[in-house]
Amino acid sequence: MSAATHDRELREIIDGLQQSEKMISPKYFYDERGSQLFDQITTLPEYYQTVTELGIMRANIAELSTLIGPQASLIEYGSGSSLKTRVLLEHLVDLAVYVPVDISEDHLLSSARQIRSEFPGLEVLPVVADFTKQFALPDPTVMPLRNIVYFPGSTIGNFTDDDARELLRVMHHEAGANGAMLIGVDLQKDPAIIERAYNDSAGVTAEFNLNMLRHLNRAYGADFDLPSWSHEAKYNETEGRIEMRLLNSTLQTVNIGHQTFVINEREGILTEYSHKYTLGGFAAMAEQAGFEVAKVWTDAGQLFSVQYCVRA
Ligand code: SAH
Ligand code: AVI
Repeated sequence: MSAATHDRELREIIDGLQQSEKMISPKYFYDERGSQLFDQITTLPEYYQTVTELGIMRANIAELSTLIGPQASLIEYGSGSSLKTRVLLEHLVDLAVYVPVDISEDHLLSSARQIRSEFPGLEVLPVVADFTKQFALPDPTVMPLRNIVYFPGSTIGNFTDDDARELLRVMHHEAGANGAMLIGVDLQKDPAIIERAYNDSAGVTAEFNLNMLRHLNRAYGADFDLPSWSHEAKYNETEGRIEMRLLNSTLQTVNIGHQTFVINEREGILTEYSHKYTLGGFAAMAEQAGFEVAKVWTDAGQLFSVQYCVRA
Protein backbone atom coordinates (compact mmCIF):
# COMPACT_ATOMS: atom_id res chain seq x y z
CA MET A 1 0.00 0.00 0.00
CA SER A 2 1.36 3.46 -0.88
CA ALA A 3 2.00 6.02 1.89
CA ALA A 4 -0.70 8.25 0.35
CA THR A 5 -3.29 5.45 0.52
CA HIS A 6 -2.26 4.65 4.11
CA ASP A 7 -2.66 8.33 5.12
CA ARG A 8 -6.03 8.62 3.39
CA GLU A 9 -7.28 5.47 5.13
CA LEU A 10 -5.97 6.62 8.51
CA ARG A 11 -7.86 9.92 8.08
CA GLU A 12 -10.97 7.99 7.10
CA ILE A 13 -10.76 5.74 10.20
CA ILE A 14 -10.23 8.76 12.49
CA ASP A 15 -13.15 10.55 10.83
CA GLY A 16 -15.40 7.53 11.52
CA LEU A 17 -14.34 7.44 15.18
CA GLN A 18 -15.21 11.14 15.50
CA GLN A 19 -18.87 10.60 14.52
CA SER A 20 -21.56 10.74 17.21
CA GLU A 21 -21.96 6.98 16.73
CA LYS A 22 -18.44 5.67 16.16
CA MET A 23 -18.16 3.72 12.90
CA ILE A 24 -15.49 2.07 10.79
CA SER A 25 -16.07 0.95 7.19
CA PRO A 26 -16.44 -2.83 6.69
CA LYS A 27 -13.62 -2.70 4.14
CA TYR A 28 -11.26 -2.73 7.17
CA PHE A 29 -12.33 -6.31 7.96
CA TYR A 30 -10.23 -7.54 5.09
CA ASP A 31 -6.58 -8.01 5.88
CA GLU A 32 -5.25 -11.51 5.06
CA ARG A 33 -6.77 -12.99 8.23
CA GLY A 34 -10.07 -11.19 7.61
CA SER A 35 -10.28 -12.67 4.11
CA GLN A 36 -9.56 -16.14 5.53
CA LEU A 37 -12.23 -15.68 8.21
CA PHE A 38 -14.72 -14.59 5.55
CA ASP A 39 -13.93 -17.79 3.60
CA GLN A 40 -14.66 -19.76 6.78
CA ILE A 41 -17.97 -17.91 7.21
CA THR A 42 -19.04 -19.03 3.74
CA THR A 43 -18.80 -22.68 4.88
CA LEU A 44 -20.87 -22.25 8.07
CA PRO A 45 -24.24 -24.01 8.20
CA GLU A 46 -25.97 -20.78 9.32
CA TYR A 47 -24.54 -18.64 6.49
CA TYR A 48 -27.08 -19.61 3.81
CA GLN A 49 -25.90 -16.95 1.32
CA THR A 50 -22.90 -18.60 -0.35
CA VAL A 51 -24.29 -22.08 -0.82
CA THR A 52 -27.59 -20.65 -2.08
CA GLU A 53 -25.96 -18.25 -4.55
CA LEU A 54 -23.69 -21.02 -5.82
CA GLY A 55 -26.75 -23.26 -6.30
CA ILE A 56 -28.54 -20.53 -8.29
CA MET A 57 -25.46 -20.01 -10.49
CA ARG A 58 -25.07 -23.74 -11.17
CA ALA A 59 -28.79 -24.27 -11.90
CA ASN A 60 -28.89 -21.45 -14.43
CA ILE A 61 -25.42 -21.43 -15.93
CA ALA A 62 -26.55 -22.35 -19.47
CA GLU A 63 -28.94 -19.40 -19.64
CA LEU A 64 -26.41 -17.12 -17.97
CA SER A 65 -23.76 -18.12 -20.45
CA THR A 66 -26.10 -17.42 -23.40
CA LEU A 67 -27.02 -13.99 -22.01
CA ILE A 68 -23.38 -13.03 -21.47
CA GLY A 69 -22.27 -14.31 -24.86
CA PRO A 70 -18.74 -14.92 -26.17
CA GLN A 71 -15.53 -12.95 -25.68
CA ALA A 72 -16.65 -10.88 -22.72
CA SER A 73 -14.46 -9.12 -20.19
CA LEU A 74 -15.47 -10.24 -16.68
CA ILE A 75 -14.75 -7.51 -14.11
CA GLU A 76 -15.43 -8.68 -10.55
CA TYR A 77 -15.81 -6.25 -7.65
CA GLY A 78 -14.73 -7.68 -4.26
CA SER A 79 -13.63 -10.99 -5.74
CA GLY A 80 -12.21 -12.52 -2.53
CA SER A 81 -11.38 -16.15 -3.31
CA SER A 82 -13.36 -16.05 -6.62
CA LEU A 83 -15.38 -19.06 -5.47
CA LYS A 84 -18.60 -18.46 -7.45
CA THR A 85 -16.64 -17.02 -10.35
CA ARG A 86 -15.29 -20.48 -11.11
CA VAL A 87 -18.79 -21.51 -12.27
CA LEU A 88 -18.65 -18.67 -14.82
CA LEU A 89 -15.03 -19.32 -15.81
CA GLU A 90 -15.85 -22.96 -16.49
CA HIS A 91 -18.80 -22.18 -18.76
CA LEU A 92 -18.48 -18.78 -20.44
CA VAL A 93 -17.50 -19.04 -24.09
CA ASP A 94 -14.07 -17.62 -25.11
CA LEU A 95 -13.83 -15.28 -22.13
CA ALA A 96 -11.50 -12.43 -23.21
CA VAL A 97 -10.18 -11.55 -19.74
CA TYR A 98 -10.94 -11.90 -16.03
CA VAL A 99 -10.29 -8.80 -13.89
CA PRO A 100 -10.75 -9.51 -10.15
CA VAL A 101 -10.72 -6.29 -8.08
CA ASP A 102 -10.18 -6.43 -4.33
CA ILE A 103 -8.71 -4.38 -1.48
CA SER A 104 -7.20 -7.42 0.30
CA GLU A 105 -3.91 -7.46 -1.59
CA ASP A 106 -2.17 -10.71 -0.64
CA HIS A 107 -5.39 -12.68 -0.74
CA LEU A 108 -6.31 -11.28 -4.18
CA LEU A 109 -2.89 -12.00 -5.66
CA SER A 110 -2.78 -15.58 -4.37
CA SER A 111 -6.37 -16.20 -5.57
CA ALA A 112 -5.43 -14.83 -9.00
CA ARG A 113 -2.38 -17.15 -9.14
CA GLN A 114 -4.64 -20.08 -8.27
CA ILE A 115 -7.17 -19.13 -10.99
CA ARG A 116 -4.34 -18.85 -13.54
CA SER A 117 -3.18 -22.36 -12.70
CA GLU A 118 -6.73 -23.75 -12.97
CA PHE A 119 -7.53 -21.90 -16.22
CA PRO A 120 -4.19 -21.75 -18.07
CA GLY A 121 -5.57 -20.22 -21.30
CA LEU A 122 -7.30 -17.34 -19.52
CA GLU A 123 -5.84 -13.86 -19.13
CA VAL A 124 -6.22 -12.90 -15.44
CA LEU A 125 -5.44 -9.27 -14.55
CA PRO A 126 -5.97 -8.65 -10.82
CA VAL A 127 -6.39 -5.06 -9.60
CA VAL A 128 -5.64 -4.17 -5.98
CA ALA A 129 -7.97 -1.24 -5.31
CA ASP A 130 -10.67 0.22 -3.13
CA PHE A 131 -13.56 0.02 -5.58
CA THR A 132 -15.34 2.94 -3.88
CA LYS A 133 -12.56 5.22 -5.19
CA GLN A 134 -11.52 5.79 -8.78
CA PHE A 135 -9.24 3.08 -10.13
CA ALA A 136 -7.86 2.20 -13.55
CA LEU A 137 -8.83 -1.00 -15.33
CA PRO A 138 -6.03 -2.85 -17.15
CA ASP A 139 -5.95 -3.26 -20.93
CA PRO A 140 -6.53 -6.88 -21.99
CA THR A 141 -4.57 -8.51 -24.80
CA VAL A 142 -7.74 -9.64 -26.61
CA MET A 143 -10.30 -6.92 -27.33
CA PRO A 144 -13.51 -7.90 -25.48
CA LEU A 145 -16.90 -7.69 -27.21
CA ARG A 146 -18.59 -6.42 -24.03
CA ASN A 147 -17.96 -5.76 -20.34
CA ILE A 148 -19.71 -7.80 -17.68
CA VAL A 149 -19.47 -6.29 -14.22
CA TYR A 150 -19.82 -9.11 -11.70
CA PHE A 151 -20.70 -8.25 -8.07
CA PRO A 152 -21.62 -11.44 -6.19
CA GLY A 153 -22.13 -12.18 -2.50
CA SER A 154 -24.58 -9.31 -1.88
CA THR A 155 -21.60 -7.11 -1.03
CA ILE A 156 -23.87 -4.30 -2.36
CA GLY A 157 -25.79 -4.73 0.92
CA ASN A 158 -22.80 -3.49 2.89
CA PHE A 159 -23.46 0.03 1.58
CA THR A 160 -26.10 2.56 2.59
CA ASP A 161 -28.71 3.08 -0.15
CA ASP A 162 -27.05 6.35 -1.27
CA ASP A 163 -23.60 4.77 -1.47
CA ALA A 164 -25.00 1.64 -3.15
CA ARG A 165 -26.68 3.77 -5.85
CA GLU A 166 -23.42 5.64 -6.37
CA LEU A 167 -21.49 2.38 -6.74
CA LEU A 168 -24.10 1.00 -9.15
CA ARG A 169 -23.72 4.19 -11.23
CA VAL A 170 -19.97 3.56 -11.47
CA MET A 171 -20.67 -0.05 -12.54
CA HIS A 172 -23.21 1.22 -15.09
CA HIS A 173 -20.48 3.40 -16.56
CA GLU A 174 -18.00 0.51 -16.44
CA ALA A 175 -20.41 -1.84 -18.23
CA GLY A 176 -20.66 0.62 -21.11
CA ALA A 177 -23.35 0.83 -23.77
CA ASN A 178 -23.64 -2.88 -24.59
CA GLY A 179 -22.42 -4.35 -21.32
CA ALA A 180 -24.28 -5.76 -18.32
CA MET A 181 -24.04 -6.28 -14.58
CA LEU A 182 -24.48 -9.64 -12.85
CA ILE A 183 -25.12 -9.15 -9.16
CA GLY A 184 -25.89 -11.31 -6.11
CA VAL A 185 -28.61 -9.78 -3.94
CA ASP A 186 -29.67 -11.17 -0.56
CA LEU A 187 -33.44 -11.09 0.05
CA GLN A 188 -35.63 -10.15 3.02
CA LYS A 189 -36.88 -13.17 4.92
CA ASP A 190 -37.63 -14.41 8.44
CA PRO A 191 -35.36 -12.21 10.63
CA ALA A 192 -34.44 -15.25 12.74
CA ILE A 193 -32.74 -16.89 9.71
CA ILE A 194 -30.83 -13.67 9.03
CA GLU A 195 -29.75 -13.13 12.64
CA ARG A 196 -28.50 -16.71 12.89
CA ALA A 197 -26.30 -16.15 9.81
CA TYR A 198 -24.48 -13.34 11.65
CA ASN A 199 -24.38 -15.04 15.08
CA ASP A 200 -23.03 -18.48 14.15
CA SER A 201 -22.59 -21.07 16.85
CA ALA A 202 -18.88 -21.58 16.08
CA GLY A 203 -18.16 -17.88 16.72
CA VAL A 204 -16.43 -17.27 13.38
CA THR A 205 -18.43 -14.11 12.62
CA ALA A 206 -17.49 -12.78 16.07
CA GLU A 207 -13.80 -13.43 15.26
CA PHE A 208 -14.25 -11.76 11.85
CA ASN A 209 -15.76 -8.68 13.51
CA LEU A 210 -13.06 -8.51 16.23
CA ASN A 211 -10.32 -8.96 13.66
CA MET A 212 -11.06 -5.45 12.44
CA LEU A 213 -9.51 -4.02 15.62
CA ARG A 214 -6.52 -6.37 15.29
CA HIS A 215 -6.11 -5.07 11.73
CA LEU A 216 -6.28 -1.42 12.92
CA ASN A 217 -3.72 -2.10 15.66
CA ARG A 218 -1.32 -3.83 13.27
CA ALA A 219 -1.63 -1.76 10.08
CA TYR A 220 -2.58 1.70 11.40
CA GLY A 221 -0.76 1.75 14.77
CA ALA A 222 -3.90 1.83 16.93
CA ASP A 223 -3.91 0.37 20.45
CA PHE A 224 -7.41 -1.02 21.00
CA ASP A 225 -7.48 -3.29 24.06
CA LEU A 226 -8.78 -6.38 22.25
CA PRO A 227 -10.10 -8.47 25.20
CA SER A 228 -12.55 -5.67 26.11
CA TRP A 229 -14.50 -5.96 22.87
CA SER A 230 -17.32 -8.26 21.87
CA HIS A 231 -19.43 -8.97 18.79
CA GLU A 232 -23.04 -7.93 18.27
CA ALA A 233 -25.24 -8.47 15.18
CA LYS A 234 -28.91 -7.49 15.22
CA TYR A 235 -31.49 -7.30 12.47
CA ASN A 236 -33.12 -3.88 12.18
CA GLU A 237 -36.54 -4.68 10.71
CA THR A 238 -37.38 -1.05 9.93
CA GLU A 239 -34.26 -0.61 7.81
CA GLY A 240 -34.19 -4.20 6.53
CA ARG A 241 -30.58 -4.72 7.52
CA ILE A 242 -28.20 -6.48 9.86
CA GLU A 243 -26.23 -4.01 11.95
CA MET A 244 -22.94 -5.34 13.25
CA ARG A 245 -21.19 -3.57 16.08
CA LEU A 246 -18.21 -4.10 18.38
CA LEU A 247 -19.14 -3.41 22.00
CA ASN A 248 -16.67 -2.18 24.59
CA SER A 249 -16.83 -3.52 28.14
CA THR A 250 -14.28 -1.28 29.92
CA LEU A 251 -13.59 2.43 29.68
CA GLN A 252 -10.45 2.79 27.56
CA THR A 253 -8.30 5.35 25.79
CA VAL A 254 -7.42 4.48 22.23
CA ASN A 255 -4.64 6.19 20.29
CA ILE A 256 -4.56 6.17 16.51
CA GLY A 257 -2.53 8.53 14.33
CA HIS A 258 -2.19 11.70 16.39
CA GLN A 259 -5.68 11.31 17.87
CA THR A 260 -6.83 9.93 21.20
CA PHE A 261 -10.35 8.64 21.77
CA VAL A 262 -11.96 7.90 25.11
CA ILE A 263 -14.31 4.98 24.60
CA ASN A 264 -16.89 4.48 27.30
CA GLU A 265 -17.96 1.26 28.89
CA ARG A 266 -20.80 -0.25 26.80
CA GLU A 267 -20.05 2.14 23.88
CA GLY A 268 -20.15 0.50 20.46
CA ILE A 269 -18.50 0.91 17.08
CA LEU A 270 -20.69 0.25 14.03
CA THR A 271 -18.68 -2.01 11.73
CA GLU A 272 -21.15 -3.22 9.10
CA TYR A 273 -24.60 -2.92 7.60
CA SER A 274 -25.82 -5.85 5.56
CA HIS A 275 -29.00 -4.80 3.79
CA LYS A 276 -31.54 -7.37 2.68
CA TYR A 277 -33.74 -6.37 -0.23
CA THR A 278 -37.14 -7.05 -1.74
CA LEU A 279 -37.00 -7.74 -5.49
CA GLY A 280 -38.97 -4.52 -6.08
CA GLY A 281 -36.75 -2.49 -3.78
CA PHE A 282 -33.56 -3.61 -5.51
CA ALA A 283 -35.05 -3.04 -8.99
CA ALA A 284 -35.97 0.54 -8.02
CA MET A 285 -32.45 1.21 -6.75
CA ALA A 286 -30.85 -0.29 -9.86
CA GLU A 287 -33.17 1.79 -12.03
CA GLN A 288 -32.03 4.97 -10.28
CA ALA A 289 -28.50 4.02 -11.32
CA GLY A 290 -29.56 3.53 -14.96
CA PHE A 291 -30.03 -0.26 -14.93
CA GLU A 292 -33.01 -2.36 -15.89
CA VAL A 293 -33.23 -5.77 -14.21
CA ALA A 294 -33.57 -8.03 -17.26
CA LYS A 295 -33.57 -11.39 -15.46
CA VAL A 296 -33.80 -12.59 -11.86
CA TRP A 297 -33.01 -16.10 -10.66
CA THR A 298 -33.78 -17.21 -7.11
CA ASP A 299 -33.70 -20.45 -5.12
CA ALA A 300 -36.88 -22.34 -4.19
CA GLY A 301 -36.89 -20.79 -0.69
CA GLN A 302 -36.50 -17.23 -2.12
CA LEU A 303 -33.54 -16.70 0.19
CA PHE A 304 -31.18 -15.11 -2.35
CA SER A 305 -31.20 -13.80 -5.91
CA VAL A 306 -28.84 -13.45 -8.83
CA GLN A 307 -29.80 -10.60 -11.14
CA TYR A 308 -28.75 -9.75 -14.69
CA CYS A 309 -29.06 -6.02 -15.30
CA VAL A 310 -28.66 -4.09 -18.55
CA ARG A 311 -28.75 -0.39 -19.43
CA ALA A 312 -32.30 0.94 -19.10
N1 SAH B 1 -17.25 -12.01 -3.79
C1 SAH B 1 -16.89 -12.95 -2.76
C2 SAH B 1 -16.30 -12.26 -1.53
C3 SAH B 1 -17.28 -11.38 -0.76
S1 SAH B 1 -16.52 -10.73 0.73
C4 SAH B 1 -18.09 -13.77 -2.40
O1 SAH B 1 -19.17 -13.47 -2.88
O2 SAH B 1 -17.96 -14.75 -1.64
C5 SAH B 1 -16.31 -9.07 0.24
C6 SAH B 1 -15.04 -8.90 -0.58
O3 SAH B 1 -14.99 -7.55 -1.03
C7 SAH B 1 -13.77 -9.15 0.21
O4 SAH B 1 -12.89 -9.94 -0.54
C8 SAH B 1 -13.21 -7.75 0.46
O5 SAH B 1 -11.80 -7.73 0.54
C9 SAH B 1 -13.73 -6.98 -0.73
N2 SAH B 1 -13.98 -5.58 -0.46
C10 SAH B 1 -14.78 -5.06 0.51
N3 SAH B 1 -14.81 -3.71 0.40
C11 SAH B 1 -14.00 -3.39 -0.64
C12 SAH B 1 -13.64 -2.16 -1.25
N4 SAH B 1 -14.09 -0.99 -0.80
N5 SAH B 1 -12.81 -2.20 -2.33
C13 SAH B 1 -12.34 -3.40 -2.81
N6 SAH B 1 -12.65 -4.58 -2.26
C14 SAH B 1 -13.47 -4.58 -1.20
C1 AVI C 1 -19.30 -9.50 2.22
N1 AVI C 1 -20.58 -9.31 2.84
C2 AVI C 1 -21.68 -9.36 1.84
C3 AVI C 1 -20.83 -10.18 4.00
C4 AVI C 1 -22.27 -9.97 4.53
O1 AVI C 1 -22.94 -10.98 4.75
O2 AVI C 1 -22.69 -8.83 4.67
C5 AVI C 1 -19.82 -9.94 5.09
C6 AVI C 1 -20.17 -10.63 6.36
N2 AVI C 1 -20.35 -10.04 7.52
C7 AVI C 1 -20.63 -10.95 8.44
N3 AVI C 1 -20.67 -12.12 7.85
C8 AVI C 1 -20.35 -11.96 6.56
